[in-house]
Amino acid sequence: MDATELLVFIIVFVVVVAGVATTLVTGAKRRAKSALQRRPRGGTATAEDESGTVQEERAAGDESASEPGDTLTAPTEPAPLETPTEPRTRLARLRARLAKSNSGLGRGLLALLSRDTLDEETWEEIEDTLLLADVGVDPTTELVDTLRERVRVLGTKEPDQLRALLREELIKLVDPTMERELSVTAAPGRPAVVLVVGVNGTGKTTTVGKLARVLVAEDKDVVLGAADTFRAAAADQLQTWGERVGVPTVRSDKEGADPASVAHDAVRAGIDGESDVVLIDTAGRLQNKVGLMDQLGKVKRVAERALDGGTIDEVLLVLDATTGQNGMQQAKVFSEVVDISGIVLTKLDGTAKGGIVVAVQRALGVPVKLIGLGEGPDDLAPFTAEEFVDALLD
Ligand SMILES: Nc1nc2c(ncn2[C@@H]2O[C@H](COP(=O)(O)OP(=O)(O)OP(=O)(O)O)[C@@H](O)[C@H]2O)c(=O)[nH]1
Ligand SMILES: [Mg+2]
Repeated sequence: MDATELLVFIIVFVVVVAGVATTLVTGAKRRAKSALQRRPRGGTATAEDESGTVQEERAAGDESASEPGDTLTAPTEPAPLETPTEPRTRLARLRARLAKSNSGLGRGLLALLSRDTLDEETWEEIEDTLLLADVGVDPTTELVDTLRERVRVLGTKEPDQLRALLREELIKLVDPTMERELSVTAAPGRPAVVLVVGVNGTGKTTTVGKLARVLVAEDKDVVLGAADTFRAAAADQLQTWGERVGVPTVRSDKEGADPASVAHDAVRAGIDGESDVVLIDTAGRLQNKVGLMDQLGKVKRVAERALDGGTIDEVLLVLDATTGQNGMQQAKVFSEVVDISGIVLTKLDGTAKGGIVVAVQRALGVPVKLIGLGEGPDDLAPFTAEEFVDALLD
């Protein structure tokens, strides 16, 4: 081999080696990127196990100590994500549903007010109609007194005028001045945190799932926290809701794990992943008030520790509208345990007792912010006094 041949050989060798090296590096980068993409939105430092589940373990001191095994579970299936219904379509449909189950109240009142003679018996019937719809004794008495006075002064049987009068008084009763907007706007460096509480079976998990969809539709990054650790199935139920709209769920795989630590981890995951909102589902299956007080109080305290002096933005009490006075008693117990900032009234589709809106707001001094109108994923609506009353009078 002369010098020229040697030079050509060296050049060819260098080119081949460089080519192989480039191919290897590109492949490794692609693999790393695809592993990253499998992480959830808002996911934090993670280690992947064999099943492809993304896991995270944290340790923290004191009450907020995380239990090993708390998991940030990303949507595992790459199933196509659902797109929640556009708000206007959804709300029009829900308004119709509310009117269907509750218009008996409004129309009944209107028919009674339009009678030729408004005698004592008719006023009693008006009173009974309101009480049967769960409006509650005090609000009913107030409304009947006001109506008596105003109908007398108005001195007309004109249906449109009576309807306008009734509408005005019902809206006043529901109180249009209450602040019903959900606090779901992230502050710098931290997400908004919403804690959802209530007796078992009222619709907490369903509400968290529906709310996540609404927030995703508003382009918010959401993390769910499965702080109902009584049954593994509870976390599965929540995670399924999350997966449908591509939202990760922080959960523990251990049944009976400390719910406060899961709540804390969910908030942490929300902070680390720069999410907008963390929604925390809790258990309702608690035997007595002391146990409830201990557990919910701790969940709230420990979750707030992750916020460095910040507080939880919303504590939503979920109440089943079909449970009437019984539900009201439960609501009072919960409000003594945690500071409720808003009420979600579920199952209004299945009852004509919409008057419970008035009763529960009076009893707790807290506004109804959302209403559940069915089991479907888009069956959650914001509550406003005017729309509610219009649905009653439809
Ligand atoms: N018709 C109707 N059903 C609802 C509504 N909200 C929830 N549900 C149903 O109520 C049942 C209980 O709902 P969940 O969300 O599991 O209730 P939960 O409060 O989480 O119950 P626990 O986890 O056992 O405490 C389910 O069958 C829901 O589909 C609603 O607005 N309307
Ligand atoms: Mg639940």
